[in-house]
Amino acid sequence: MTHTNLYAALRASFPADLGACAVETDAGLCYSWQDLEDASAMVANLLEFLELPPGARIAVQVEKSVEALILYLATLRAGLVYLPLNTAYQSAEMEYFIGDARPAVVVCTGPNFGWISRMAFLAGTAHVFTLNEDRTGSLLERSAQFPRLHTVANVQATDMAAIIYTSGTTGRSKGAMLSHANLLSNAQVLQTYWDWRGPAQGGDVLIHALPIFHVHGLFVAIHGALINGSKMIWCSKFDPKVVLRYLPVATVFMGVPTLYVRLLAEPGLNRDVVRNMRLFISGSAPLLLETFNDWQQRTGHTILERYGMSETVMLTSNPCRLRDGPRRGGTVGRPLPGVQLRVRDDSGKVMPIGEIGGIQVKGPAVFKGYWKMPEKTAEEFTSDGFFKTGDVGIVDAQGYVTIVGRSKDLIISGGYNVYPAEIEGYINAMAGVAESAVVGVPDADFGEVGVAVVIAKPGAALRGAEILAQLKATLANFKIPKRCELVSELPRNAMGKVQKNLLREQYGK
Ligand code: MCA
Ligand code: AMP
Repeated sequence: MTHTNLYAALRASFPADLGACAVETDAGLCYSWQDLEDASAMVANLLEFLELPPGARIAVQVEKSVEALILYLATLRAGLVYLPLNTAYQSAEMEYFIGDARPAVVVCTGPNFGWISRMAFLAGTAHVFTLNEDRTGSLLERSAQFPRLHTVANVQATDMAAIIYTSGTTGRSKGAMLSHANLLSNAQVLQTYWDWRGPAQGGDVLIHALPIFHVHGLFVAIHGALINGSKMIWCSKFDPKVVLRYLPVATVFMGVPTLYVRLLAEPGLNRDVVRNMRLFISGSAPLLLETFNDWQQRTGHTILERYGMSETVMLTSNPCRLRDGPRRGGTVGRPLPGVQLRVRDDSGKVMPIGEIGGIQVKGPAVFKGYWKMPEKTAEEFTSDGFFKTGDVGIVDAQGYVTIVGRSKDLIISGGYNVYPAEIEGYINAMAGVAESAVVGVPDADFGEVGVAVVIAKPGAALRGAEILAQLKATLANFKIPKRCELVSELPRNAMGKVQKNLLREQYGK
């Protein structure tokens, strides 16, 4: 039987023994499959009781908890649209997302209720609930009054299941609209391609140590485990020592490269602790060959690197099974089954094997478009329906893709995307600033970090530390450049455009 509602498809894969542990937390709690089913039914019943219009958005900014996972599942099963928001976002960022998405429901932490509810009610939100990481808050209090039985909402496969905001190169964040079919098709492809082992084959156990407000932790990791009936070990935050403690009882781990770098710094990482592991997966940012090699040497495991985007979910992957080919460090593998990937130059000409160009993709997981931005959506697709990723790469004769750069001005720091245009906009608005440029430079821990290069207005006495402090008071912490340099001029090309490559060279040393 096919299920168009993603929750129904995940639920159909729960193991026969619903009393078994589905999620074990690092605080020692165990949630059974029945708990996930019952608790998500109660929250779904609450959401349905609110009689929200079709397509209503449920915006969520809460700490990582199993209850937050349950809220996600409840939103799916009620046929509503989940809108996760990074916990680092501060008020200016939240105001934008709430104003743009106009959610019918906002769920936030208790300590943030005052300012978020004020902002949400002003934007027309009808309901604001709280959810705290210690299993308290009005969402759970209210849903406790609802039954544990719920019929999964009928949805069309193309109905929206989630909106994931990804920052725009010009500063304004864009909401990528993902449908039930987008998410389900990707989960199904990865289940086969990564050879997930169901309970009948010994059962995979996933260590979930990523945040759950982005594609990696929310979709790739959670859907991967649930659609396979596999247990998750749930780490509230990434702590390499906690991950080491769980490695001997796990089989699958997913991380951004920074997680691998930090695990390698642990003396306790050796072949013995990973003796039961089957698969280490890396993505969201480039994995350095050095990390790939060090990991192989220390653990005997070859990391599988894959590549994706919020707009497309997963696109390419190195092979999991030996018969599908080797895992090649420095590459992101081959297009997943069902994905068409091509490399084109600026004039639209398809590049021959081994030549560099912009990566364009088509496939069942490619999004419907950007929320309320039809022109922007149209710009990002070619006339024959390929999505322009903004990544620049090469495909080799065996079909392996290597990402060599980006045509979009983007910094990826510790797996989070930071758009220089947004940071520059805030710096340029500060008193005494004439102009600024933000660039990414290599960093051993985060892969890449931001450096702000600023020109002061004549006579203004600016200090780099003060500029950074002002930014920190306004923006999410991961967006704050790690350095701020004051200069008298910026390098420019003949067209007057700032040459960021020269700044990257200069400040990356
Ligand atoms: C924290 N800081 C950061 C970052 N994280 N700065 C730059 N980049 C970051 N990613 C700041 C903190 O605010 C702090 O600043 C200082 O750096 C040191 O923080 P630290 O304690 O080391 O950070 P942490 O709390 O340990 O977090 C690091 C982290 C985290 C665990 C690597 O950033 C993380 O979970 N990253 C994963 C992101 C992710 O899941 N991305 C997937 C996107 P101060 O001391 O001044 O406050 S999905 C995606 O990209 C696509 C689709 C895909 O392909 O998957
Ligand atoms: P996001 O919009 O947050 O989903 O980030 C998507 C971007 O992350 C892609 O366009 C790539 O630039 C980058 N990315 C994801 N996975 C990888 C990878 N394995 N190697 C290099 N870049 C990656």
